[in-house]
Amino acid sequence: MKTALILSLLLLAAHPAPAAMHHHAGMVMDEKGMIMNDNPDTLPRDCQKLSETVDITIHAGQQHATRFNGKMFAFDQQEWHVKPCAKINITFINDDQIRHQLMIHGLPGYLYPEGMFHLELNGAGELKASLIMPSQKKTYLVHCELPQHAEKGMKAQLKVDGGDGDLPSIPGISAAVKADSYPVDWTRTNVGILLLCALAGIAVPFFILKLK
Ligand SMILES: [Cu+2]
Repeated sequence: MKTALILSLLLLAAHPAPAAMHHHAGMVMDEKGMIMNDNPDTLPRDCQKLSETVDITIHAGQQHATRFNGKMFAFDQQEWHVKPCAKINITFINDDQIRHQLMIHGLPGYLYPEGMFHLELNGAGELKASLIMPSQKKTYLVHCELPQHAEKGMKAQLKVDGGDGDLPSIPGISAAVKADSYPVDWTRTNVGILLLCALAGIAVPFFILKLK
């Protein structure tokens, strides 16, 4: 009896009741998604006070990529502007049934471990989190890090104080460093084959009609 009691206590200790949320330093995770390095109140060292508080809603999904040729995933906007020392309240909405992330890179590491602010939704849904930008005039990369999502268009930029230039391959804003190329080799042989195929295509219906 005593052994059974000890055993069940041990089991209870090993399997804590499934908590709705797992809390780590700067990280919130549940079955819906994850928030890393949410910072609603700590000012960066170079900021005396908040300059402004901006609410930004960012949608992620395939439907936002239809206006960009050759792209498959995108955010609904590709660029945001804020003032130095601005607080940004982000509402991240995933319009797809697949996983998407909203990651902002290049932030100061003493405030955002690994210089990163990270929201993630396992499927359709919504997350809210905040961050406070440093005072530096800089362009920050915003993207989804899932394989091929950024390459296929889920890439944007956040500019503080006008930013320090455009990042490459932001859909609708900047060209890729290595653009995809689909060259056609217009040799005499290839033109001949193309004409032959066109003629054959025109001729085939006549043959079919004749056979009837
Ligand atoms: Cu994605």
